[in-house]
Amino acid sequence: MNENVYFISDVHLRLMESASEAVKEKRLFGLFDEIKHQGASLWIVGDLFDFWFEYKYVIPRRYFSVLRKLKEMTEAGCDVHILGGNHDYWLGSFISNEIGLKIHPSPIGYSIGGKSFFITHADGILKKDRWYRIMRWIFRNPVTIALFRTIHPRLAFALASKISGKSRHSSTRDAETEAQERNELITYGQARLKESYDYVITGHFHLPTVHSEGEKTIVNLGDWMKYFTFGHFNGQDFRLCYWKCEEFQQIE
Ligand SMILES: [Mn+2]
Repeated sequence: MNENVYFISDVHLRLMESASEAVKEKRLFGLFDEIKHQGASLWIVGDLFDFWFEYKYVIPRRYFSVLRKLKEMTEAGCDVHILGGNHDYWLGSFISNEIGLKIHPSPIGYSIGGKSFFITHADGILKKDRWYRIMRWIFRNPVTIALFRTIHPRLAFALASKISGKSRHSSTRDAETEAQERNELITYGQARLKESYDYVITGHFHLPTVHSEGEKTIVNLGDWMKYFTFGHFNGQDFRLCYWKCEEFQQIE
């Protein structure tokens, strides 16, 4: 098994083009090229897309270049895993059959190099997320999905952009809220560590975090909107790094 593994989350590739999206893509593709070059594995821990929905005959054209890049990676033999986040839960057979990604709709336990990883997008874990958990159940219900599919893509994507804009993680959180969310995240991680996992890898919070307890570690991967962070496990150690130009730099 490949023990050279990279983790990213919350890239939030938007449906509309912009200068900042072009910079984000350039950086992301730099990391993807490096992973391909190393023949490493990649875990995308949710919210790669700001919104993804695929139909029998239609996919969102804006994502062509990232899909092509991912296809290059899988064709080169890289193992690429993807978890659905709260923005792109509806990953389907186009992503698995045409692009070759391994889709995980739910949190998953996975063993890498003799260490056990619990990998989750981690949406809906906060106390204040009660309303969100109800909405999530509705949005992921097969009946809702079947109904949504009957809407013309032009209208469906306009609707989704609106909802997605509203649910976007606020970048205006104050330091106190951030600290509280980080604490809740660590409490959640500690419960998973007790289930005998060595690493808990999370996304969603956009709060780069490495919290070690003895040999065990709780991680939040940060994001690709503000931090451009990624996790790297080399078979023995885990590091959270940020992608700056072509260099790897450690932030913890
Ligand atoms: Mn999320």
